[in-house]
This record gives sequence, C-alpha cells and structure tokens, in this order.
Amino acid sequence: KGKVVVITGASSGIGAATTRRLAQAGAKLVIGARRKDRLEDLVTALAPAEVIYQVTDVTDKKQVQSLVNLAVEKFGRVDVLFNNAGLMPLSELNELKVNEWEQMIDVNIKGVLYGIAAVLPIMEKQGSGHVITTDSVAGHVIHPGTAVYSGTKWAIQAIMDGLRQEQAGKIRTTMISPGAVNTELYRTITNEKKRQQIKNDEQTSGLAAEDVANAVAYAIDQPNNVGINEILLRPITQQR
Ligand code: NJP
Repeated sequence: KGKVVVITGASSGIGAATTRRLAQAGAKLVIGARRKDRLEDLVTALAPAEVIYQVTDVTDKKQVQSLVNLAVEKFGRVDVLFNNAGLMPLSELNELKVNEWEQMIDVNIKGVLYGIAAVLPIMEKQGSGHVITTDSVAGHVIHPGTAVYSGTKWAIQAIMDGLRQEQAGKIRTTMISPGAVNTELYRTITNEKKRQQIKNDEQTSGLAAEDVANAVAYAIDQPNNVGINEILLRPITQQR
C-alpha cells in the first residue's frame, strides 16, 4: 500500500490488469504506453485512485526516462518499475522478417534496459527498489517460430539476474514468466494463419491477464528481505 509503481505497456493486457490490481491495493501509479486513448480510459475508470499516465514509446530512452522522472516529480520516489511492454510478431527465421526481429529487440530488450537505466540511479540513492520485468515461458522453451521472441526473453533472464547479483541487498528483481495469456499480444503477428491460431489458443485456454497481475502483486507484497526472482505460471492445459 502506498508504493510508487511505474508500469510500461499499461494500455492493455497484463499491464492494464496490473494497473487495476495495484490501484485497488492503494499503490500510486505512473503508467505509460503509446495508445493515449487506452491510458486515458484506464485512468478515468480508476478515479479517484492515484494513477497518472504519460504517452511513452519504450524504444525511445528519453521517453522512458521522462516517465520515470514523472513518478519522482509527482510522488517523490520510485519503489517499483514494472518493465512490461512487449511485442511478439512470431515467424520462422526463413521468412526473413528482419524488421520484426529488430522491433522485438528494440522493445523487449532495449526497452527493458532503458527502464533499468532510468531507475537505477534513483533506486541506488533511495537504497531500495524493485525491478520487475515480464519475461515468458518462451524465455525457457523454444518452438519453431519463436526463435527471436524467445531470444529476447532469454536475454532478459541474463540481464535481470545480473541486476539481482549486482544490487544484492538493495534492489529486488522479479521476472514474471507466463505461458499463454488472453491478451492482445497476437495482434503483431503478420502471418494470418499463425495469428488466428495464437489468438484462438490464448482466448480458449490462456490465463486471464488478472492471473498474471496477481503474481506481480504477490512479488511486490513480500517483506523487503524476500526476493521473488521469478514466477513462472502456465494455464494447467499448456504442456510446454
Ligand atoms: O499483450 P498486449 P500482453 N512502447 O499486446 C505495449 C509478455 N507475455 O499484455 O504502446 C511502449 O495486450 C502495448 O502498448 P501500446 C509479452 O511479451 C505475454 O500479453 O499502446 N509500449 C501494450 O500496452 C509482453 O512483454 C504472453 O501498443 C509498448 C503492451 O505493450 C507482456 O507480456 C505470454 C510498445 C502489450 O500488451 C505484456 O503483453 C508471455 C512500445 N514501443 C509473455 N510496444 C501472452 N499474452 O500470452 C508495445 O509468456 N507496447
């Protein structure tokens, strides 16, 4: 209660559900994403909770820094950064969708690094903080078509564990690694057949975004000496 939390990718899915979950628990939230209308609607729906938004593209490090700075200006500190923005334009490597590989690297890896760069000096000065990043079961398991997406989520494992070790005793780290979740993540898949298949799987058997939000809240709610370094959660029907 009362923690200051910055969330990227808050305009839909897991980020929006986590915003709702934490606002209900009394957190002070600063949320960002590119779709202004979605952010505005969310803030309106949650009034009078302390939630503010700023349009943010995580591929621009200045915009990420500005989102984090907003939290310090309005609420005086940053207790939690939830690096959640992500894209999943799945395709097999021989489809040569190089632009989509680059987008995934820019959002899923560089966006997370920009978030860490923005909060690290603040959290070091505070002597405390918590960085949470949405990883994936795909950061552990590869399928044909997930090579690059999995690669970005694998990278997050390395970055987050490095952060944990370097900041031991000061900053807590958590990776949230879901299997299929019923969100809008399928929308960036450009192969029509694959998009429909993933959309169907997520809608018929995926976790709800709220299930993942509960995992985030659990990690945040632990006493300060307890680091929940990863939560891996799948719908019980998902095998790999
Ligand atoms: O999907 P979706 P999820 N700058 O599409 C934002 C991971 N995950 O909630 O900018 C800033 O509803 C986008 O906002 P907008 C996944 O890899 C999911 O499922 O307005 N924000 C939106 O708010 C990702 O890391 C599943 O378009 C940017 C959000 O990202 C995280 O969960 C399984 C942005 C995406 O929300 C949230 O995705 C899994 C940018 N440049 C991991 N680009 C799953 N759904 O099955 C995108 O293992 N966003």
